[in-house]
Amino acid sequence: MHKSGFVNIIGNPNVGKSTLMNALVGERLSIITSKAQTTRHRIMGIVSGDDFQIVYSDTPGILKPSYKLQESMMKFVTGALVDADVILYVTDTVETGERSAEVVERIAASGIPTIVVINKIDLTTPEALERLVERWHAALPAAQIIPASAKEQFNVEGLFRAILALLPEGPAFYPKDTLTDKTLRFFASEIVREKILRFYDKEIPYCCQIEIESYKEEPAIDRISAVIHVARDSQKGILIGRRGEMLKRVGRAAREDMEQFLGKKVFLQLFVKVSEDWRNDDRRLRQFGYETE
Ligand SMILES: Nc1nc2c(ncn2[C@@H]2O[C@H](COP(=O)(O)OP(=O)(O)OP(=O)(O)O)[C@@H](O)[C@H]2O)c(=O)[nH]1
Ligand SMILES: [Mg+2]
Repeated sequence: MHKSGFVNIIGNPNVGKSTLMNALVGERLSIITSKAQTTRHRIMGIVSGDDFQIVYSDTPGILKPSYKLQESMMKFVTGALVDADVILYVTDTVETGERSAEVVERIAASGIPTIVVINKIDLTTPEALERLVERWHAALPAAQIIPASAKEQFNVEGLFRAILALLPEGPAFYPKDTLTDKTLRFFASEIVREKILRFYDKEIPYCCQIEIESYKEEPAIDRISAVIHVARDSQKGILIGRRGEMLKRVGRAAREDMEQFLGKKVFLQLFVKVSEDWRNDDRRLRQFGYETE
């Protein structure tokens, strides 16, 4: 018997969805930072064995959109609620329950087999965890509740077995050696964005979009040229920094990560461009790979 299915990872911002998918897939596919709204797309990570194929989807954290980019981010979440064979609803030991009520109701009504992953158990006590498990049992009686720590790799194997047990019978959707649906260009752009999330405060990370202008693969080196779009002129100066120091730092760190990810040398060029209010510009958003209406 061969099993296969879509296992979609959803939950509030910053609970560790991307860390969990990377742990389940065993690769650094999704970028991870301590800031909310790190993930902006639906990113697939595929795990195949002789008799199974699991297609995980990491998604952006659930939020109430206040600009068009966020509306599009939430489309990825809604889509993931519809086409899941198994839902992994990720919560953690820190967040409060109120924000999630609406989505939890939708999950309950969907009838889709669900696992509630209580992540970050390394940050809590057994007593507090027990109370959380009880609360989630009451909120989603049909779901399995699995405590884990994605960061410490605690119970990731147990979670994998629980997922496998819920997977329906079916053929593989992708060739067995496929790891993801995303391109090298996408990962290159995400690596740059991760550095921006790490090195800048406040609104800067949220007004940047990376566009890979050219990507040339040569035998010994990949030559990548990327444009960082910002929403306003004032943000450009902050991004570049005095004498270009800040941008150089981003470029250096991103190049090092890319070289590790690709296993070869990388030449990376970064440019900054003002694309006025791109986060509310349908044409721009489509150009950057977001769906709009
Ligand atoms: N202590 C602890 N921290 C964790 C764990 N899992 C993730 N984190 C941290 O939580 C933060 C957010 O992790 P992400 O994986 O980016 O969270 P996310 O849910 O994908 O966030 P968004 O994409 O912004 O919605 C990072 O600083 C992680 O290192 C865990 O098991 N324990
Ligand atoms: Mg994420």
